[in-house]
Amino acid sequence: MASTFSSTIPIVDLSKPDAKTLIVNACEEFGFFKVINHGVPMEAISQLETEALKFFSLPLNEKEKAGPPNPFGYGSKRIGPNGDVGWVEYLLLNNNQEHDFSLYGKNHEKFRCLLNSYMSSVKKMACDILELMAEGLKIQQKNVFSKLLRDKESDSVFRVNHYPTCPELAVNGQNMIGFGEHTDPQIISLLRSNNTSGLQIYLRDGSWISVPPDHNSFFINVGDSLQVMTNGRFGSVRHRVLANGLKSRLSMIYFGGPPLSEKITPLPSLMKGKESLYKEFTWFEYKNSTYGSRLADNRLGHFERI
Ligand code: GA4
Repeated sequence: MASTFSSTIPIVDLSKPDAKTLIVNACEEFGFFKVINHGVPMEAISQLETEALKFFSLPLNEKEKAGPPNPFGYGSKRIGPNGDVGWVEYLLLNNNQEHDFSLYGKNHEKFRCLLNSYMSSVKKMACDILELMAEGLKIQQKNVFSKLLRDKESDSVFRVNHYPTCPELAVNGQNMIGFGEHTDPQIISLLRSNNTSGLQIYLRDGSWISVPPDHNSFFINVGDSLQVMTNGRFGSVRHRVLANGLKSRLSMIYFGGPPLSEKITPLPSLMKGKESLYKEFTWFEYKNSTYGSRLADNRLGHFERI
């Protein structure tokens, strides 16, 4: 059983001078935090949410014209290529190639426009957070992480998840998996959802806690690549989403990833004479191995030095 300890989840006010210290502490302890005063206008967010809900309310055969999601497009229930399933439908989008938006055909011009501007605001926030993180870690080169997302070859992904209500749950009150437990392979993920609960994170003490939803804030996850770049000082956070019997959930996540050719390796200034905990690999190699894994697998395990 998971408990709700809203007070446990660190909250970082991006407009305050202590943001960089709080970010580092949160990444060390949880690999997860909530961000307020993020600067993304609520108006843009709610307009996008309305368009996304319009898309998901289309008949299945219409939505399937934008699928299957290999790698980008509409998907329903199946997650990834290896047999994972969830109570979810989604759109997976490439963050860098606008032509991918042709997925939705001509009728979704407004959705496409709103997505484009939302993605650039969220990417900017991700870069700001990564720069604060570098400062908090006392790394001289402030853009050491953010430059990977700003690179025109950055392999970032955007995902819109819709978790329909699961009527059976309202009756029998059980848990049902919306999106199974996993860590995100990229550097950093920025999630924003409507006011429906469901997201849970796994704590180092072995318990799951429910993250109280907050549609005005963003939730930030440390990804596997950032774990490696900090030589394990930050840990990627295991998380999952439970389906809801009464309310549907809509979440939008930006996954900030490096260029495919980038070597993912600990930053020298964070090594302090220690050995790397990981074998050397490129993002291309890690991503390939990721797509050969099941959602819940410990993907970094293969790359650890024994
Ligand atoms: C988890 C994080 C992102 O949603 C994602 C997911 C990807 C997918 O849905 O296609 C994966 C999953 C995610 C990790 C393991 C593999 C690949 C599903 C799956 C079973 C887009 C990503 O980059 O990795």
